[in-house]
Amino acid sequence: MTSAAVLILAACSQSPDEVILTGTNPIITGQFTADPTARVFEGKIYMYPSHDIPSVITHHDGSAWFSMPDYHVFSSEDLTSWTDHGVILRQEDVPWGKPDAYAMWAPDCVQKDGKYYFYFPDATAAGWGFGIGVAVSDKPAGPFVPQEKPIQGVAGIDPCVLVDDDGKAYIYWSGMGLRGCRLADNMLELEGDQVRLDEPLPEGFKEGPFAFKRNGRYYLTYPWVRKDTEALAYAMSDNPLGPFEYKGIIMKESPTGCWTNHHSLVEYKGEWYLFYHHNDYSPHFDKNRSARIDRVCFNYDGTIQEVVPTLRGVGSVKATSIVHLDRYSSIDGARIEYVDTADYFKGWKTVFAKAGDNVSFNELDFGRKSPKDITLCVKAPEGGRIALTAGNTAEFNIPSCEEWIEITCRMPFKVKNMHNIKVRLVSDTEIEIDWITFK
Ligand code: FUB
Repeated sequence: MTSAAVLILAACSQSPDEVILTGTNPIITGQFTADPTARVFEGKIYMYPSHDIPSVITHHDGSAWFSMPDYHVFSSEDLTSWTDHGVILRQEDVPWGKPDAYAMWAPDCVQKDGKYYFYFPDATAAGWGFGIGVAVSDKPAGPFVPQEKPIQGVAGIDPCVLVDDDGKAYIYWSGMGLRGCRLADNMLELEGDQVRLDEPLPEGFKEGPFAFKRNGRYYLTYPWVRKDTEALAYAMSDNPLGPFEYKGIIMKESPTGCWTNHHSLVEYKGEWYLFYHHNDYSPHFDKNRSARIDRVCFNYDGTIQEVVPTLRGVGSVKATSIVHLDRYSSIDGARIEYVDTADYFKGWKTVFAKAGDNVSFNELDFGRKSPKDITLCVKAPEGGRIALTAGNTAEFNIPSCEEWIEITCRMPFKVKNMHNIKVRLVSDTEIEIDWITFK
């Protein structure tokens, strides 16, 4: 197929943009989003994740395996409302790729001289393992046109590209170790020798390098298997191609069993964020993952403070939206469970079982007008009583209900602007809350 034909195909096949509103973790609902690379283009955050689907591929040991047929791109101005711009590249569209390999693993996208270069791994049709391809666009959300061939001289996965302040670009990938190389000015070819970057680092590098520059120092961050699963670690250097010196851990291994973690760091509106993934919507199969965001802080010497994963995430949440208390900032006694274990995308509920159980949800934005009502989506077989604190505290009766119902109560006090709220069970009867909202 010619490049022009691919361009038309890609343009026609983009579905209308869909807006997803969360502000909490995971950030995208209704589909899996793994390996999130975040970039700032045109004043917005663009997230280029890979796209897990329920497994259609088996590994050589017969187990269900990563199945990744295409890429979507998402953008946001506030890290709460995400626009899904649809599919930007499919496995069938890659001229050199195996069209049914479901091997479109972790990508990256950078901008240079007004063009957007999307770097992605794929299994080669020629059968020599993974190659890394480039698809080019005039816009961050595509349409992207893949090159006829993968980057020559690269065998591996998980490309990351750093465009330095002087315009020179470097590519990093995982293939027989962690490798780096200068990219030619056309962004499509290697220039110069490949360098092994993992050799001075503690053993256990596997995949997923992400490089960036801050205050003149180069950071090489990577998933690190120091024990059984992936933590996120980092090293620093004064040069883009090292040598890099190991500095520490950015995020510990997941305690709940997602083997992989894959990440990127980005500065947006003066704050730094870590994008990473976890199998939130797929508790029994860790190859269906979802993107998350948490804040990152640097020390004065440029070292990175460890990030503790949160469910609250980083987005500003409006009190008038559907507020999921199960994405809490802190919890005491209450339990979080899936609403429907037959459909994990329905999300979670908070279960308050005994008097005193409570959850807090930080930075809920009530805006300038105090709400008149609170609506709760609840299930409470014996009924009960809860207390809401948002500046003031008030108690509400919950009627007995075996199934989910929405109840609306008058707000007995005024509340405006940003508040940390707390919901506490007053009665000793079990109450489940799916969500609350204020009107
Ligand atoms: O998503 C497939 C692979 O899993 C990625 O390429 C790795 O970094 C790991 O997240």
